[in-house]
Amino acid sequence: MTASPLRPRIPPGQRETRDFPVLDLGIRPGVTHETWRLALQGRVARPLTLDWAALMALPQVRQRCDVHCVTTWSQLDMDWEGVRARDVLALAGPLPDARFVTAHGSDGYTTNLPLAALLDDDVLVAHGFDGAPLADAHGGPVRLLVPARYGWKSAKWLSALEFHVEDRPGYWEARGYHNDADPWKEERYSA
Ligand SMILES: Nc1nc2c(c(=O)[nH]1)N[C@H]1C(S)=C(S)[C@@H](COP(=O)(O)O)O[C@H]1N2
Ligand SMILES: [Mo]
Repeated sequence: MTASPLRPRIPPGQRETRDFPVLDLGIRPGVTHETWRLALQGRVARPLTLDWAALMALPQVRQRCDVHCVTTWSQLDMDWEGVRARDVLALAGPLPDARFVTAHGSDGYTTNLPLAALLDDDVLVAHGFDGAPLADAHGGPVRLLVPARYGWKSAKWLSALEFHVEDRPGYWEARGYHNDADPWKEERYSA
């Protein structure tokens, strides 16, 4: 779901913040533009690895969007820069049976999404925030950004997108977080 004039900007149970809190497992992998790589692997026609230059060669987009964290903060009108995830995926050519994706971070973090969720216009492989390179604390140089889901679906220090036939719970999904994570439905924890 996306915002509409008929609905408030802040989803149920959320409060507005303006200071972009940092949340992660506490492991800082120290990725740089030189060392960053993104592997596209699993059920794809052309497994491949992108580096920074390959990411920069793709169409760049800027977008303003809201981010909602399950710990109840929401930040509005965040300015991001990156490449549409669907443009990145297209390079590898997901096979017809690839219906699910695991996003991996260099800290060992994982999170799962349906492939269809990554095709939305607002899903970015993001490398800029507020007109500057994305900071290490927020998953820079490159993270996933999935604004329509709670923040834990947006893997920081993005290192691989792995395509599967079946859905595989990620780090938090295996620890009781909801599989789908829609903030407008308050899909925080699994029943
Ligand atoms: N690689 C990685 N990505 C991650 C996490 C993590 O621990 N490691 N934490 C997730 C969680 S729980 C949240 S709320 C958001 C927080 O992003 P931020 O620190 O930029 O606010 O990152 C998500 N992506
Ligand atoms: Mo989180």
